[in-house]
Amino acid sequence: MNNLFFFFCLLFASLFKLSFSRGGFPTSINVSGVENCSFAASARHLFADIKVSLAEEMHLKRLEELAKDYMSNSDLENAIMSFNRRCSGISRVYSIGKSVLGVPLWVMEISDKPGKEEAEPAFKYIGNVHGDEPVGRELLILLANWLCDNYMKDPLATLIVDNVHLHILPSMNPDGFSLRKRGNANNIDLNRDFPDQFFHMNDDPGAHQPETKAIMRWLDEMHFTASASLHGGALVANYPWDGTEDKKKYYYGCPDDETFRYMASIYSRSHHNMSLSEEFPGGITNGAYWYPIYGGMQDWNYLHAGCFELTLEISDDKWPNASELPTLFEYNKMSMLNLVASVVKTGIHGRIFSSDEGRPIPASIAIKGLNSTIHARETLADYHRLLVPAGKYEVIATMPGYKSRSTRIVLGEEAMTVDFVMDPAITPINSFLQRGWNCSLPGLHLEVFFILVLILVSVFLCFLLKRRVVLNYPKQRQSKRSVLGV
Ligand SMILES: *[C@@H]1O[C@H](CO)[C@@H](O)[C@H](O)[C@H]1NC(C)=O
Ligand SMILES: *[C@@H]1O[C@H](CO)[C@@H](O)[C@H](O)[C@H]1NC(C)=O
Ligand SMILES: *[C@@H]1O[C@H](CO)[C@@H](O)[C@H](O)[C@H]1NC(C)=O
Ligand SMILES: *[C@@H]1O[C@H](CO)[C@@H](O)[C@H](O)[C@H]1NC(C)=O
Ligand SMILES: CC(=O)N[C@H]1CO[C@H](CO)[C@@H](O)[C@@H]1O
Ligand SMILES: [Zn+2]
Repeated sequence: MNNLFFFFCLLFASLFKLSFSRGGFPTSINVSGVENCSFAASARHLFADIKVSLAEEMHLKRLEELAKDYMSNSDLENAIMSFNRRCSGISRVYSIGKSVLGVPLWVMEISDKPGKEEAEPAFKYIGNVHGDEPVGRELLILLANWLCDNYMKDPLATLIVDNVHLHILPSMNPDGFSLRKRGNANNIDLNRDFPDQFFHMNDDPGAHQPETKAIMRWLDEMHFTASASLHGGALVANYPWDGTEDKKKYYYGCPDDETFRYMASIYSRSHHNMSLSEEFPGGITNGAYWYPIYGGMQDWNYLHAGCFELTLEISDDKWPNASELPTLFEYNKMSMLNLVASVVKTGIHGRIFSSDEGRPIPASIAIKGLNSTIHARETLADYHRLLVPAGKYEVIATMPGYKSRSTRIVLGEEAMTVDFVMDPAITPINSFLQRGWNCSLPGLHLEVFFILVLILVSVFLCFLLKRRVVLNYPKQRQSKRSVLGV
């Protein structure tokens, strides 16, 4: 009798664990944590090992049965490739690396000009971060195909394909999927493997898992404006910060808290019933308020790349019967589309040019009062700054070697274009010259003056030479758009 009860404790504990996906449970409930079923504690030594493996075995057996109707890793690869063949005009497929067991991490890029750099925002969706949360990878394949089928037919599909570069990584953790477990093949939870702003356990760049490294490289190569990763085990849109400095659980908003709440609400309000959640008001939650985690992908995206990332828990059941996947797609479809579209329908967008040569310059963009900075793309100098609609903002562009520029705007419900033209700052050489002639010259000895002139002449020659090189670059197209940078 006791043993039977103990067994149910185990089952309960493991189910409890299952229902949390972004992290483990906040306190330390784990399978050995069933000692809190205290009456069973004495039996523990005798039976625990047997019971644990029995419960796990049953659980795995059930998963195997459920997984039969999900795509295997090779099914997923086939789905990605056949999507690309079917929709070759608006897509390309590339790999960002390989999992521990050597499975390629395939990405589908969807855009009217896939693979080309354009002054447009890029968005990424990542599914299956946790191996045992497979709904996201299925929905992302459905999403890609829906976009393909509805391009030029549905206004939202057309808006996304024409104005966004959407990158979809259906599975970040194919090994975990095939092993039916949360971590990767090395048993590492990938959503704890990123560098953390408060704790330094993941600071060694060589020590990250291959899947994590691939994402980190990807973020340095691409210029993502926003993103989301898809999880299972709850129904809520989670936003930064995920962790607190003292490891305690409380609401800990990042500088762009309002914008994140706005984005998370776009997801939850477009969803079948996420916003009706009783546990999470409005269907959204601050990560640290729910339960703090460290080394997560979400905060790192925002901190490292200025990419506004959400963590989306899209179904309470991590392994729903596969026959429910089309319904789950319908529940999430408008949310997924509206979240991507938000990177063009809201916020401020523009390009930054230098006043002397009209070159694009990759300046930084900040909003007065918000302690966060995003960077324009290196090559085209376009930037895309998400902001809550209907507000007044002061936008500041800064770039070393240029005078910073700021402009006040009134943002309505729609997105706004704000281009900047920046003047070169007075260079050190100029100011040196000025100072030289104006004040210090009378006091100088002749030979010092002579050396000074020699240095100046050579610096000037160098400068001229560099200028020629710069001028020889093909002239980038000067903005034909309204130039607002005042
Ligand atoms: C499991 O929980 C117990 C306490 O209940 C703790 O001592 C142990 O370290 C935990 N194990 C893991 C792997 O978290
Ligand atoms: C999934 O549901 C179908 C009926 O909709 C049922 O026939 C099938 O056995 C279920 N699969 C599992 C693994 O429970
Ligand atoms: C949302 O709908 C699903 C399916 O109808 C249901 O199982 C779930 O409990 C609902 N959740 C909320 C928060 O209403
Ligand atoms: C702005 O954020 C940085 C970290 O990103 C922090 O070091 C700094 O203290 C913050 N400044 C203000 C004024 O809050
Ligand atoms: C791991 C866990 O939840 N431990 C709890 C067990 O129950 C006692 C009280 O009965 C708590 O104090 C522990 O935190
Ligand atoms: Zn998860």
